[in-house]
Amino acid sequence: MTGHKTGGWLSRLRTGLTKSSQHFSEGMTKIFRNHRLDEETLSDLEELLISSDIGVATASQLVGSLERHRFHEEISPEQLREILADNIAEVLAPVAKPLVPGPDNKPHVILVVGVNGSGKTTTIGKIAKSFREDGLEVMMAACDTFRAAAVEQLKIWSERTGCQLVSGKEGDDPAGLVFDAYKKARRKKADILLVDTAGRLQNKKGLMEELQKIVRALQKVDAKAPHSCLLVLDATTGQNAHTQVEAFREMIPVTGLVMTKFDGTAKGGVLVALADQFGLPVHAVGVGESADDLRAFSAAAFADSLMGVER
Ligand SMILES: Nc1nc2c(ncn2[C@@H]2O[C@H](COP(=O)(O)OP(=O)(O)OP(=O)(O)O)[C@@H](O)[C@H]2O)c(=O)[nH]1
Ligand SMILES: [Mg+2]
Repeated sequence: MTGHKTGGWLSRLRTGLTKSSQHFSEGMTKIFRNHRLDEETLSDLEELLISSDIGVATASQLVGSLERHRFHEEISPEQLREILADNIAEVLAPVAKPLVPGPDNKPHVILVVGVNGSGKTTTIGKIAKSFREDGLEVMMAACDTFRAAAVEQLKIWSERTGCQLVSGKEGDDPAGLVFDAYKKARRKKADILLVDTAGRLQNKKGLMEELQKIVRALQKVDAKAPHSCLLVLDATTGQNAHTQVEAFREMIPVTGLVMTKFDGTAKGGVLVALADQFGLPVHAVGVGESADDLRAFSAAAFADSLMGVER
């Protein structure tokens, strides 16, 4: 995925993360009564970072670094936000990896999973648009066979983006459907096959096992498939994202994350905690409901937006 029209998107990311960045800037102004990084200030700062869903381990790491390098320095809240943004960008840099289809996989199969309403189908539409702009042939498989409306929603995205859709009837076996779709995508020499799945709560055993069946069906065609397995997370759910990552990873080989709904969440920090805890690639973040609202993830841009730093 490439990053077209980055300028407009960056300002949307910044605006989207306003609730998160305001939480920091207001909090820091309160903490920095004497503009000095003393023990009390650092401890208040650690609490502020934790309350922003950045996670206990990451918060303590960020504050520890300030303590080592800046203790007792006089510092303005603005400078502090810049330093923190730099440190957060360092945490995020190793996971900021665009979703690139492997040259040997034709098609490159991308399985998209996540809990109900996290943004899977919309993300597929957005990813499809981006790949189409790169000149790739994209097919979609509607493996959410629970609801007829789910197929309809994906159909709209397939028409909007000029992709062929493989779908079945409500109640069809998603594993059988994905197998047929993969065969067809091979015959048609598609570059990408995007597989939409039904939303499932991470604690529903039967539904989670169904995902494993879908993976096995794909592996009957190519043992290395799915070549990417994206877990879509809703940024507004905050800490619950950790449980979701753990539960999905236990069942299937998740290869990367996409986080949606950064427009208007005060819990944007959770992405930093996830990056630090799991080290899974973060391919893209969503900042709205339209096709252009997904972009390749940039560590520095995200960290600056989260801290409300403009430079
Ligand atoms: N604001 C905002 N809304 C989003 C974003 N991504 C998706 N949505 C909206 O979230 C809602 C759910 O998105 P879907 O793509 O249907 O989610 P899903 O994971 O496919 O849902 P199920 O198939 O029901 O599990 C829709 O109203 C989307 O328009 C985003 O980045 N920002
Ligand atoms: Mg869906």
